[in-house]
Amino acid sequence: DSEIPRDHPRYASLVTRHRIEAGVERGITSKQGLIAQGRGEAFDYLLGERTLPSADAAARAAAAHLLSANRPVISVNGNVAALVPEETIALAGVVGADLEVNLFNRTEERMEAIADHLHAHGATEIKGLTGDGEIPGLAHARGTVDADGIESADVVVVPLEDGDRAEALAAMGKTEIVIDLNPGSRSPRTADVPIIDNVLRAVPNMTAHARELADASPAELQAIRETFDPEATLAAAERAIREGEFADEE
Ligand code: PTJ
Repeated sequence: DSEIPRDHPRYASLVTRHRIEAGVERGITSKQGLIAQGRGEAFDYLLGERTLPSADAAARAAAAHLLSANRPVISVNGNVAALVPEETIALAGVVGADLEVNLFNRTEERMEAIADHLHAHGATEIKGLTGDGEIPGLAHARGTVDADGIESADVVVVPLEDGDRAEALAAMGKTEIVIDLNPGSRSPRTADVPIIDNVLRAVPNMTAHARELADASPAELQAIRETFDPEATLAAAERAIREGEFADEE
């Protein structure tokens, strides 16, 4: 990251590309992860490369869900591991969640490379390598999870999730928090809490909200969860895209 001048107008975007490329070179990110990144970047540009007020409210609702959960799990794929390893570990620490490596294109090599990468960034326990559980209704590799991880979680964070798996997790009755820059994508549309924002901004923002809500009462957390409106969040993001980069939300 250090080779890119900080005052470059597209600094954040260049840093992101560099991290994803390095992720592919290290065997962490899949080649499809490059394509996913390109798609995400286009939506981020349309959203003005900022956290909308509606996305900030979603991050707060997500923090309230995670703090209220009995068994929260944060799912980590090849893009998340390359882009926000330390930030994801920090979020897990603040809300008391487990981290589980869970891949759309599962290979043992990439599972291990990602677990090693997270350990190198300070994570202690990483789930996902056991693979003794399943998400019903998905083909074997895509549905493989840990029995004491995602399979038995009550609240799951699935950043950049594919639509079929988002629906299958919802069918298991889990509370789903999805981070995705495309408000039209099936996974945020399936989520209880869709966060339409870049993982680079959304993950640290969730951590900040969780820190701020650390002493909130169960009743306060419940009120934040219940007043959150997923449809309104998706609509606000779509409006921001339609009305242009500098449009204000009402
Ligand atoms: O590492 P694996 O094998 O688990 O694979 C991960 C990817 C992301 C390749 C896989 O899940 C996939 O193919 O995803 P899709 O179907 O391409 O969807 C990715 C979604 O994430 C798209 O809707 C993008 O707009 C969005 N996206 C991409 N980059 C970001 C993002 N959302 C938030 N922040 C980003 N940086």
